[in-house]
Amino acid sequence: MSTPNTPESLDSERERTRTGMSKAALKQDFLDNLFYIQGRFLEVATPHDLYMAAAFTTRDRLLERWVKSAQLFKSSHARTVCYLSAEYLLGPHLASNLVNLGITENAREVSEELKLDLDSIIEEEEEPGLGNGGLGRLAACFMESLSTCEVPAIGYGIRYEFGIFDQAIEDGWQVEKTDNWLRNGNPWEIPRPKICFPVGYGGHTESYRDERGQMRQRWQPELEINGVAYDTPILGYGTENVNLLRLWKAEASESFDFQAFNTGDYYGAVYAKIEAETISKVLYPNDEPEIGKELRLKQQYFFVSCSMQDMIRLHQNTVGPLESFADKFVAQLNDTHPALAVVELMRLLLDAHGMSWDQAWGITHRTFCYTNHTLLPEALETWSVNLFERLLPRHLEIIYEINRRFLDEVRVHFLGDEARIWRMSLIAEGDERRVRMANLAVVGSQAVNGVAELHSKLVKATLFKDFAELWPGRFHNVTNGVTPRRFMVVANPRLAQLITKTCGHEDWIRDLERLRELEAHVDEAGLQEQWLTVKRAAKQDLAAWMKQATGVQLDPESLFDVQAKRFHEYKRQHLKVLHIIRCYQRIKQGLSQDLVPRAFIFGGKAAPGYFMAKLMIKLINAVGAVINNDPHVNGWIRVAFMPDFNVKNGQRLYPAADLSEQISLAGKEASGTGNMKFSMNGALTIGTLDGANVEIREAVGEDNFFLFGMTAEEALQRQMTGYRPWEHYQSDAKLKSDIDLINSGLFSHGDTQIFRPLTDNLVNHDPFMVLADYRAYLDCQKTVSETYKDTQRWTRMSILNVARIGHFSSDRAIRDYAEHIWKITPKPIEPAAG
Ligand code: CRA
Repeated sequence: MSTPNTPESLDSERERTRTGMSKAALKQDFLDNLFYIQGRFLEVATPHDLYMAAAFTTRDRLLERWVKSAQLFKSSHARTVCYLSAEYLLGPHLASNLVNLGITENAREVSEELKLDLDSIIEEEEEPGLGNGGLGRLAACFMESLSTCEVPAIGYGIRYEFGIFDQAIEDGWQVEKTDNWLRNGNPWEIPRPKICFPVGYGGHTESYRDERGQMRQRWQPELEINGVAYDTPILGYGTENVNLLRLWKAEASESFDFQAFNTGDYYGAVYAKIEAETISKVLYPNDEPEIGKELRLKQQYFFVSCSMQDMIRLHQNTVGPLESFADKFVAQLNDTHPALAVVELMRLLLDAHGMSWDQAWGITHRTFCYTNHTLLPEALETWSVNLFERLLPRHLEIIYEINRRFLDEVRVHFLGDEARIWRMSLIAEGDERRVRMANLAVVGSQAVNGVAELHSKLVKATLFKDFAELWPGRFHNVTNGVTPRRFMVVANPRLAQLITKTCGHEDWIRDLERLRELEAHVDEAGLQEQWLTVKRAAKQDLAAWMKQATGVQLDPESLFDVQAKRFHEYKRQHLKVLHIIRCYQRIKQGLSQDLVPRAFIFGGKAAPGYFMAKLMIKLINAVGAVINNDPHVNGWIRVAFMPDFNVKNGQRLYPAADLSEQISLAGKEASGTGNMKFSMNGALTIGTLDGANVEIREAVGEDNFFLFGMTAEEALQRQMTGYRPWEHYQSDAKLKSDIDLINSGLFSHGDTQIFRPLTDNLVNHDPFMVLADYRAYLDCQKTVSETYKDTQRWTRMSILNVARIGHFSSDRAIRDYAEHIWKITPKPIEPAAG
């Protein structure tokens, strides 16, 4: 029966074209988007035009679900998680959205029909790198899992115009290139010019009498800028739920412009605009705080102020009275970067909504939860009181008042313990008084958590010991997780297919514990063989990419030994280098019998101002240049440095790794998440008892994990009793000869000085105890090599790693938060009828 050609039927036809999942609908919408948005037809379309059309076609399908989610959440007054994070390291959207919509295969077939290659269209996407590393990527995994777990959520953050720099390697050194990710437009975001909030800076506070005759304080900022919302839909896997990622862009407010124009100050007006827009211009490329950087504090305040104003607006538009604000919202502070939100919510409730202190504090304190991500003292944020006073005078007053009331509570609880009051105060006294953001976050939150069991234990025992004694029930652990959609299905489709085939279903993708069903097949020769084939294919892909990107030829038959993460001394990339040099020396001495051929692969960025981390990168490349050009050793070892390690490049790396290096000094890595990504892709881990390694080892079984090194406790003990690295250097001839080889100039064209800062530091200070763990590490690497020689055994271990890694899905982490921290229940969106 043919459909009558009425306006209604045309409308529904169009709707199907824009939302349908059939190949016909996808194809039509793709061609329409190419024509109507890009103004192109197929024959002349550039790869970028094709990518944009594919992205819009995918986005069309997200929007319908998004609107439905928003409607349901609004009408049902659903409790909502607001995730506050200064970073979201999202990675490319297209492939992940196709998987979550379940249309990858259809998209591939449509591409083929149009004589296009889906993989190259996907390659075109420039990823939004709005984060530095683990913390930002965690936020992105959590957003995806919040949708998958059907928890209503809004992610709030900053729409940086320049994300994390692109890394190039020139003459072995890291060179930073600006990341102009918005250059060609961003098809995933929707600007909301009407969702716009004023944000003040500077000025002064004043007292006044309100209409009831009560004395109140208010802030008269000197400068006001606007924050404009840019929304990105975040789809879950196999669900209709779409959550919202709302990032704020800073713009000059019109009133400011007018003022300057009216006084004839054209330059001043334009300058003001530039100055305002600077606030969301660039991500600070450091995973530690930038001490005293005024712009950074401005950024933090900018995004939390917009977010708090937005939450209040949403609440008033739906539920109504602010008394129930903390029932409607729970706000998660992703580290201390958004901790000012506590103070901003207080200010809004007190000054803009006329609440009493007790009422405002009751709401604020019930709204917030705080996740701590590091114990490193240099990463704990503090801001000078002077800077605060100048930039946020009203907030400083509120902090003082929070502190006054809090310290009264401490005094009553710990009678006469002045030292404790000193330590717990929100203000650090000293030559320069400073606001302690971590203490503010703990005091302002109803729940505090660390990101792995060991880390959470150390948080309670060291960093927040005083607080844990005061409020023991406030402290929790939620071990991190990563999304298996991106890091298995998107990154490693061959493995995903093999798992699906072996288990006989795809349910493991949303219930990762079901990977356990692989265990029943672990001894089947057929599975083992296919497992190896999948791994080999991934290694071949990576080898081809590496060859093209760096010129280094890797042998896919060799063991791919990978360390990929930010460069930091505590992560001990230099320990890995010492191992490489040891292998090199052994082969040169004709002692290669206990080795296996290995490709040593590194990836990672260093903070631009972190001299030692940059020197480690140079050292790796220098050692690599000598080894890769020495025909003597070429059948045995190669060294490759993957430039620009980011989400996209990570996805190339994880599937190809045989061995995952997780070798930080125990007690220093809060969790790590790369460790989980490698393991999910069948790499075996060599690691210390640090961060989530501890739990990964428990999960996969100690026989399937290469453990070495001191425990956190032992490391601390040795530090306290006086650690003398030079004794290791003097007494271990091999270690000495490895370090001496660096100093000999062999890797630096005879320059004996260039690596001295690094080697001298190791021998004389060694703050991360590389030398203390050197021997244990080498011994353990020997076991790795022996194990690798037994292919069947290795493959078995690899399968077991994947089978038992289910716990480290970010879905599990989100369910933990939902149940224990947020007290929130899922809100599924019903699929459309028909
Ligand atoms: N640098 C930790 O160091 C952890 C992530 C996410 C870090 C990692 O061990 O996996 O957070 N800490 O929880 C951090 O950013 C400010 O502290 C990280 O990414």
